[in-house]
Amino acid sequence: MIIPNKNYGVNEQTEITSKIDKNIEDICVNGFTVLNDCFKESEIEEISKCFDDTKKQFYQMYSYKYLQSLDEHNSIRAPFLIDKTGIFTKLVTNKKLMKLVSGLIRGSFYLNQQNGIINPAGEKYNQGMWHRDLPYQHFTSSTPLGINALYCVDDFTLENGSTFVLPGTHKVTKFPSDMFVKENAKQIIAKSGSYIVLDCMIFHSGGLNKSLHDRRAVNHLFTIPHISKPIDYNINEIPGLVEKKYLKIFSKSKNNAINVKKYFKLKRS
Ligand SMILES: O=C(O)CCC(=O)C(=O)O
Repeated sequence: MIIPNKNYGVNEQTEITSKIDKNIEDICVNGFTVLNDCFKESEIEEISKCFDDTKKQFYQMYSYKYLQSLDEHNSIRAPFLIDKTGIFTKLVTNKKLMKLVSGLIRGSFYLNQQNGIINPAGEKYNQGMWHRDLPYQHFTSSTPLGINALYCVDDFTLENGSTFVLPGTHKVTKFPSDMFVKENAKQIIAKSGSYIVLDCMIFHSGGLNKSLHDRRAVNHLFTIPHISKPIDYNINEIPGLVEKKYLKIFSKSKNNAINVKKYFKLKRS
């Protein structure tokens, strides 16, 4: 394939001056990108171990049977509220990721959710269906309402059911036709230690894991403060250490005054 390298009638062009700019353009146009090399090898191993430890604790807290009855047995809800090592908070505040998200959402954003995701070997799971991460919403926006960052605990491969996307659907209100899905679905491959980053309105789905091992991930949803979080935790409940400069990522309280007096006080701060 020879790609044309000349154009005419073009007065404006997107300029790229850094690697992150390329990721930003990918998300704006296609709705997805892969952010590579975000952690050292030793950290990747530590995260993998911490994922399993936290999963164990989660099953002890709620019981596998109970979680199964809710179809919640392949998720770890809000693992950063369980893990005491601070590893899950580090996944939220990774420097490269923060640079990317703040390049996409101008103004304030916060962590709306963090979920551990298990795509079980040879089995169906709750993320193996097309969806948006703001589900049931059929409108679009000129700039992102939210950004998803799916941290790959394991390598994401064709065999283990790595994530499928429908490119460009973050800009279209309706779920596309079956024909479009068939012709345009793209499966993303990524190494462990990277993040698959999506505009939260792109339609995506986990694939069928045909390997012999579960495929593990940690999904983050960062949104503008106007979108409420499903688990309204208090920032003091985070057991792991959060660097002071990142505290505001975990809290959107600045927007929620409990009365007018407080509202004026917050406005001043
Ligand atoms: O497991 C995957 O590949 C997709 C996860 C997903 O769709 C989600 O967490 O919203």
